[in-house]
Amino acid sequence: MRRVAEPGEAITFAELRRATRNRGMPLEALALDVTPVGLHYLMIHFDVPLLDEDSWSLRVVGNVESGLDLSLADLRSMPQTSHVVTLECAGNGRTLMEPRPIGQPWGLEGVSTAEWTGVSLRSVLELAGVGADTLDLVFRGADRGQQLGIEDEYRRGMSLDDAMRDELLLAYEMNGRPLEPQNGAPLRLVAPGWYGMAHVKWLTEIDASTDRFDGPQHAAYRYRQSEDDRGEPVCRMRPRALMVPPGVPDSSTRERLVEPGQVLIRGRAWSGSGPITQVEVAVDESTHLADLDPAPVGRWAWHGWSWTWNAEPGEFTLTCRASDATGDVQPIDQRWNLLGVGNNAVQQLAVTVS
Ligand SMILES: Nc1nc2c(c(=O)[nH]1)N[C@H]1C(S)=C(S)[C@@H](COP(=O)(O)O)O[C@H]1N2
Ligand SMILES: [Mo]
Repeated sequence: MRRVAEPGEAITFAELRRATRNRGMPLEALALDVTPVGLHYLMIHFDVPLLDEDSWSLRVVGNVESGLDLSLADLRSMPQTSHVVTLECAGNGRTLMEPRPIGQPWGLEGVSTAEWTGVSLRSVLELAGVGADTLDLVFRGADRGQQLGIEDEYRRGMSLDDAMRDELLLAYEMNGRPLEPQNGAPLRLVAPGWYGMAHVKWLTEIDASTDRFDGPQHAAYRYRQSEDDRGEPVCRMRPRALMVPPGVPDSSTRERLVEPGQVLIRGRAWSGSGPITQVEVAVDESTHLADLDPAPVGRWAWHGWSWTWNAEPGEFTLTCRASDATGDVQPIDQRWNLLGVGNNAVQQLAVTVS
């Protein structure tokens, strides 16, 4: 089931098979406000269900006044809203943890930003008349498989309070076009501020439950120190800044080669809990405040930043570090956990200036 790699143990074939199905966003795409669909990272636990949108519908069931069965046309006839949202996989940064938790072996590429369009989740919940004594809304995807020894569809619960927030969206479009199969066609949940696992793709059902929901997709997302530790649930994205790797790469090692002189270091920063207030860039031990771009393209979108480095020949480590409005600051060192989630330790990038 879940295992931590032995010291020095390489990526396994099982991890490699996951890594070649899922994909990261090349970090040079941090230069863009909105990630093109073809560059958006992907994280798919089971198989992509290829749904026929003409026979598909969304059922709203459980603790409701009137059950709903909505076609895509029904949803499209309701008032439309859009949000630009930065989505990050909770496992982003997993392979940088030491010891390395086995799982989808992300470096730092499990993040992207898209413009999602659809209907507000609240409007659908109100249409169904969801009971006030509902504890969790359970979102069901069409994809099915085994996780942590249990076979089920991909299901996630979210509290009624969290689900009723303004920004929650049932999205049928991404960057102005119908969703593609890999991103959840024909409909997915978008939960701005939350790590990726909450944004249920291939949605078929919303079940209003008077109980708390727990399942393998909750067990897989907890901050646990050991097998005996139940840990806290993973919810909102921790603050993080990432930089566009400067200069050019060596094609086999991906190490960065930079020419001496003025080098523009830029990137993006985000947090699921509050706006970004500060980004620091460090060259080895010397730290500088980056300039934040004017406002980000939306409250839930990453915030651009930049800093100009006067680079002299030598070997250096560049780091960047974000703070958010709640006062949360990225840690310099990892906060290790068994499942390798929420690793927002600062990015470190080795560059050679010559
Ligand atoms: N039904 C379903 N929804 C899902 C998943 C999945 O495997 N099945 N993966 C989740 C995870 S872990 C992440 S990080 C995001 C990734 O969304 P993307 O592939 O569109 O970037 O989708 C989430 N929603
Ligand atoms: Mo994820």
